[in-house]
Amino acid sequence: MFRLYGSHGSASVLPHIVLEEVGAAYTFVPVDISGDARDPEYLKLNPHGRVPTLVHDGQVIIETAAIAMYLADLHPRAGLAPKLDARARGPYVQWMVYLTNTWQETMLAYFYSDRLSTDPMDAPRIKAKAGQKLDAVLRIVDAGLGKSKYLSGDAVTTADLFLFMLAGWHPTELKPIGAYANIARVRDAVAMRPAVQRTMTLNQAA
Ligand SMILES: N[C@@H](CCC(=O)N[C@@H](CS)C(=O)NCC(=O)O)C(=O)O
Repeated sequence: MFRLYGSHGSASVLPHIVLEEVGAAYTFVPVDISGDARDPEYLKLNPHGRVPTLVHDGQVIIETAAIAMYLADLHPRAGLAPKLDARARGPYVQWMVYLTNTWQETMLAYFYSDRLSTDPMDAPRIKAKAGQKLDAVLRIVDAGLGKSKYLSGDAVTTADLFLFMLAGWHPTELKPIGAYANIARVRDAVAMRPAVQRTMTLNQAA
């Protein structure tokens, strides 16, 4: 049994989709991330007070990408991660890491620009720079996809589910995600998946 701590519409969407995709039994535990205060019990699980956090058989795992890869590897029949010796494993690991430490991080810099300087006056400049970087990052992902069906080949993986989540956060005031045609194509393909639609309904319901 898995316990996923999250907040609807946040980074917990990715592990939430993966749990639905693999058909695992799980409980979703809502965490209020709207202010700075955090339940001390939650901080024991995730000292950053951020979401998501997964608890599985008493073991605590944090970090969106790590949780998604862990769940996919535990459920190989769902086919959401290439096998260790498969050629697609390299690009798969590459994109999981790139999406978490570059695309996701740049978005966090954009949304939380006020946290990146001691001077609040810096926030607009940090946000503007993060917006520019986001465009560069998206162009790299788009070119990396090229004509490939999904990020690591012909089969959908957690990397594509990750892409779907991040594309859904894309700030409306920036160049639209449709400007990155390959990203939009993969996002649209992932959006059609029943498990993704179920998860999005669950995330909207709360
Ligand atoms: N690298 C972390 C980032 C998680 C993260 O920043 N989550 C956001 C929601 S999308 C959060 O918890 N924000 C609340 C806060 O930072 O106070 C991960 O991927 O798990």
